Amino acid sequence: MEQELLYPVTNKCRFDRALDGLWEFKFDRASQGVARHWQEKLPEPIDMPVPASFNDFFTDKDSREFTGDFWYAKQVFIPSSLRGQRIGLRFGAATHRATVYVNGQEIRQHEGGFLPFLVDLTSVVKFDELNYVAVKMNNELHRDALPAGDTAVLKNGKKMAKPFFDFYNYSGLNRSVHLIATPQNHVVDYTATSTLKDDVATVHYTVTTSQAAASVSVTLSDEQGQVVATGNGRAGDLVVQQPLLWNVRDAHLYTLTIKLTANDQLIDEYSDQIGIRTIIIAGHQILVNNQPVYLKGFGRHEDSIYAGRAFDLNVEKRDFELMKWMGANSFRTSHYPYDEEVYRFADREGFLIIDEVPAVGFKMAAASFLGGLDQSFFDGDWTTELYKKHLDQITDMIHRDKNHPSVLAWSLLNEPDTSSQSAVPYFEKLFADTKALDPERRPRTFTLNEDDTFDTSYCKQFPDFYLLNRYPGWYHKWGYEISDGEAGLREELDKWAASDIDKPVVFSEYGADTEPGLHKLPSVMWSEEYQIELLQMFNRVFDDYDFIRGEQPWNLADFQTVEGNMRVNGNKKGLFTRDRQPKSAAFYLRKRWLGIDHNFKN
Ligand code: BDP
Repeated sequence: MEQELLYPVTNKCRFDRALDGLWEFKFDRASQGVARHWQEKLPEPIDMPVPASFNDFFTDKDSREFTGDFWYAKQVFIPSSLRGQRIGLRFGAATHRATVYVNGQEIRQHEGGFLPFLVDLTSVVKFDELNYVAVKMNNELHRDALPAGDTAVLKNGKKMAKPFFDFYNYSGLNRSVHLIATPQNHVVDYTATSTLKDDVATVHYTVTTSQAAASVSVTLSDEQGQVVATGNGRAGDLVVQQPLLWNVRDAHLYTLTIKLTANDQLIDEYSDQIGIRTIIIAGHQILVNNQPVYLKGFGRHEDSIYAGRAFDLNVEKRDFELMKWMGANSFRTSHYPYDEEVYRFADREGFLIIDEVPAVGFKMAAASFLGGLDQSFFDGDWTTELYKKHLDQITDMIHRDKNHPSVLAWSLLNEPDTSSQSAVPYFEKLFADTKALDPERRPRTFTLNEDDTFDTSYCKQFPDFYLLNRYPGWYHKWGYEISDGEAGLREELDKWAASDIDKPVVFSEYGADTEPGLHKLPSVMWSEEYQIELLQMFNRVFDDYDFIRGEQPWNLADFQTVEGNMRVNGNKKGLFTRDRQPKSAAFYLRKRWLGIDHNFKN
């Protein structure tokens, strides 16, 4: 669990500099780097951009597919003006494991490729000099790690990642590394949650600090910079008369400024933007500010050409423009927490996020689809170790993202195997242990795979609302049989409707692989026409069931996958191509979504 995950800022008390650019890079094929003192100097390194996944830069397959240990290093100048401060390196994401050395000394290790961690260098820094930062990384997949998979050793001795999921195992320093400095006595974290009554909002805040000896004061300002409420102490209530609420696709933000003082001296300051809004699940409705919302949006991936899973502000900007053009109001961070900039975009644009942890591949059918075993995933002896990492990453995700008004819900897993009784103890513990992590107690959920239906899932009691991933028309009952697919879907939904379960259902995945430019009348699978017909089929069904409260087709854009006989250079279920141009279905769906009044479907 990470203690400090505040987004880095520069102000009069704090320093922040992204170390983007070229780093040194080297594969450690024999895992001999440490024994050969690579932490002190990488021998004959090559250049590697950061942030980026290393894979797609290479022109040879051994490098692109490399699985094992590899190193990044950079000389970092640390000015003496930072002396006396707590100096840190904040890694946005290191996929999947990292050991960080500074000036030859090991400082810390971290596991989990999609969340930030802080490395405290204060004791080893050389001021006004170049400091050698070396990171030994590892991108192997294992059943007791997230995301789940195996690492095979081929007969030629080379390792190969065998994911229990389809997205490509893009690896490296996928997000920026920041050099940060904070006062020794500093703001460690804060929380802000809101309640609304009539025309008055109360923002309940808490602040934690690294040392007890300091006074805390907070101010809340509106978008014009006017202070609307102030508070004193490490916890309190800020009362806002006639607040401008954060609403779906109509975002209004307030700035919360926290000041730490001792003997009337300012010792630290931290500002962040928050939104005032409430989220409630009431029966089968999702309510934001007590108004029902119908989710229109996408499952997504952080994926683009050249840099793989790197966070790229340009791609993100384009994705938001595409989502707005479509009339969308939400997305799921399938299948891992995204870069923090994504949430900041969503806060400003009024998008709702279902925030997902990388608990994907918890299903042996996914492994057997790729040549693995056929057994229930939760029968495996790896689940004890896996659980610890799973809980750790949920804890960090909620810790990192809790103050974003855009975060609607937490998705604790994608498509786990819940059709066997052996899943139940794992889920009982997971839902109990994560209950109090979010100060706002937002809904928790997970996606139910095709095999985990109303009839077969043993874990229907756990989610606050349901996310269904369903693929009739593609993985079964495809092509001319799609009418049977529709009938099957309706049969299952009739069972949900007839049950005493009264919770919202959101379709979080459905779709058809579609080759852009392939036209066929009448349609065949893979044609642009078939993708439209499949979406039309699902939409017909959605409109007949009142408890369906959202649709997020798979996927916003085509993305890279493992190679295999199910994929033609990637997953092509995007409404947009990988270079973010529309397929015909995007125009169809846009029309439907723009016709759904604001946020709710009548
Ligand atoms: C679902 C997975 C998703 C895949 C999708 C597909 O959740 O990650 O990309 O299937 O096969 O099962 O397109």
